[in-house]
Amino acid sequence: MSEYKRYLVTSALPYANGPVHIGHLAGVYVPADIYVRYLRMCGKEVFFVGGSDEHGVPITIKARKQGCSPQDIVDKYHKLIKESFEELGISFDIYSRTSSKIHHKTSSEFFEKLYKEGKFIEKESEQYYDEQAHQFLADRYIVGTCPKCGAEGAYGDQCEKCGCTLSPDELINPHSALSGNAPIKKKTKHWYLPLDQYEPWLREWILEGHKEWKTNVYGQCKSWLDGGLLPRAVSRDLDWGVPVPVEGAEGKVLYVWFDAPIGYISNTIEARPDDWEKWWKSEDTKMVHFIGKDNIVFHCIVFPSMLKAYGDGYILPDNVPANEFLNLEGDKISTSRNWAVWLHEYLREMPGKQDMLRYVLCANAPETKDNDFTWKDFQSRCNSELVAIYGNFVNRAIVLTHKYFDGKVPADAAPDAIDRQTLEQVGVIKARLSDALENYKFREAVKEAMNLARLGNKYLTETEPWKVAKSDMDRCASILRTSLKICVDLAIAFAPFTPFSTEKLLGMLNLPKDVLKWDNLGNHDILTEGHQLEKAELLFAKVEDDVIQAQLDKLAATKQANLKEAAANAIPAPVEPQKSECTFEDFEKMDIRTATVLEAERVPKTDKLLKLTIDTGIDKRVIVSGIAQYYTPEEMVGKQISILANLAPRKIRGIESKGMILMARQSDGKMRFITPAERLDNGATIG
Ligand code: B3M
Ligand code: ZN
Repeated sequence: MSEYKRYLVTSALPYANGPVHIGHLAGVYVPADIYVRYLRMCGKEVFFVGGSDEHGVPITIKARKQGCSPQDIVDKYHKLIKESFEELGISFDIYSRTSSKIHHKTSSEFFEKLYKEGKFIEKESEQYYDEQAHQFLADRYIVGTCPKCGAEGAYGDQCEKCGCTLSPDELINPHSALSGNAPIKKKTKHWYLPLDQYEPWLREWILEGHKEWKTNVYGQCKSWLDGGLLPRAVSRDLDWGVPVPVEGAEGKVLYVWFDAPIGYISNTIEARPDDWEKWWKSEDTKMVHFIGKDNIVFHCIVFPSMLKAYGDGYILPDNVPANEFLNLEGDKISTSRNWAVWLHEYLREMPGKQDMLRYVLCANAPETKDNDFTWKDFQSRCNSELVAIYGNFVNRAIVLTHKYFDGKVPADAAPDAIDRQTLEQVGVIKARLSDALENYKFREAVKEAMNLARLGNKYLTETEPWKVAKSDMDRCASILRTSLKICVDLAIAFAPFTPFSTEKLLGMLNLPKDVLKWDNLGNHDILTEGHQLEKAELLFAKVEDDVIQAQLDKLAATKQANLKEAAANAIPAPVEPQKSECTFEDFEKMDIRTATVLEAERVPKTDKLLKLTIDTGIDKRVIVSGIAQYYTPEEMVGKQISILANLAPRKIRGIESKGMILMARQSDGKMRFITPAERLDNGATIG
């Protein structure tokens, strides 16, 4: 492991405007907790910082909606978040909050020093202002159409639809989130951190110095740097936040993304008033930020520039292992659509299953790309991995020891080569596991831990102690002794991932907590002969179908409610008026049938035309169709379509086209072909 003396591990401070969900957990808190638990087991000095981010516009908006104060909102959610983290076993050394006195003091002083040293640019600019609400409209107080994707309801700082970062001036048709009115522009003064000045240094530090960062993180930094950095405002016209400590700055507070990362420092000071500096200002400290991908720019570019500007020995992060996003049942997690699994609800509805959630979120973490959480996958990983592999092995080893040796660790009476070879494998797995953990590859790590349980099961299957017991008790003793050694290894290897079951397993093995040292993984002298085990209990209870069904039903109800709401709010799309009447005879003239596309290619030198060879049931023929804007040739092959078969043939670009594909034109002008609800015979007539 690296030469650092101590580790300062931070995890993004969640906004205290709502509970945390599985996306937050998989992206940030579960991996961070696994990492720190591992480091502690390695005997490292670690400080794990967490806390609530209690400033920013989303909080004031929520307070306004609910008719209470922002403080009421953050008090409620800070408590909820803190307690649910605790219950999930996220082992922060401190979980504090940015509305604390000490944070106000620390961030205020931080700003003041930079201000006094002339590190900011002071600038007057015209910003949106709501005359009715008498308020400037920062960030989420201003909404409009996204200039990048055209979505309605994009915020002044970000479009949630396409995820792009915005400034209020970029919004099309901006209006106030407070009154709904079109805003006016009004002059206001703000302080800016001139990020452009830090660009050469950032390029050197990240692009040259941190090529080992995850590709998603490095890539995002590179694209920000290549795009050119601009000065960034670090203050806002708001009445909720840390007041700007400058004369004449009434009604202005620090921008939430300026004060929030300083929260890591304030929280350290709160917990360690006497030695906080050794965590923040010593080259012997390795700092690691655990965050989600939407926070990369703030942790890799903005906060480091702030620390660099401040100087005074502040260290920079050694790594920022940001994760991608977790989706839920194929859909983006969304607070506003209530499309999430909320941690506090999970804990209430699935009591005693903390480790299962930790395990599944780690095994399926969105480390390199966005990933999907499904309840079926949750159930299958719990039942076929935790229960059937890990739990089953441990159970067999302990139950058999009770059966044949009264629960006492037997002597290694008749050792065999397979025992030694199996235990040697533990060393191999340990090396891979440690390496994965140190390199932030937690999915791979937990897989290795499970491989250890697989090794145990394979050993039992091959040695069959229940059969051996009939003829050779000495050999049976050695087999169970070896199996129990693997049980101890499992308790240690799984401790960072599933700490509650480790505790339970230690209980069954009747071992004290202090065996949980990484060095003890593969140290096979822990269990001594005659050591009395406790009763065997199931390490994990199976996740039953009805439990999963209840969760699925809950999500289905959410979807239903969302659809209802969308329908109630939908503006009906314009449709074409009905054409003039026709007779049945008119209609009967049309020969409409099903057909299948056999081949498709672009007609050269055109943008719109595809040449399709189709099977009409009657014959194979060619139709030229103007659908190349809507479908690629590859998409068309194999599709079942409907055609007007008896349309008089026509030559299009020199190709004889016999018939026409039936298409539906939507209100936005997009054309889609009409396909039968199920596969039909080619040539089935429609009418
Ligand atoms: N509260 C954003 C977020 O939860 C923000 C993180 C602050 S970390 C200093 O995505
Ligand atoms: Zn957009």
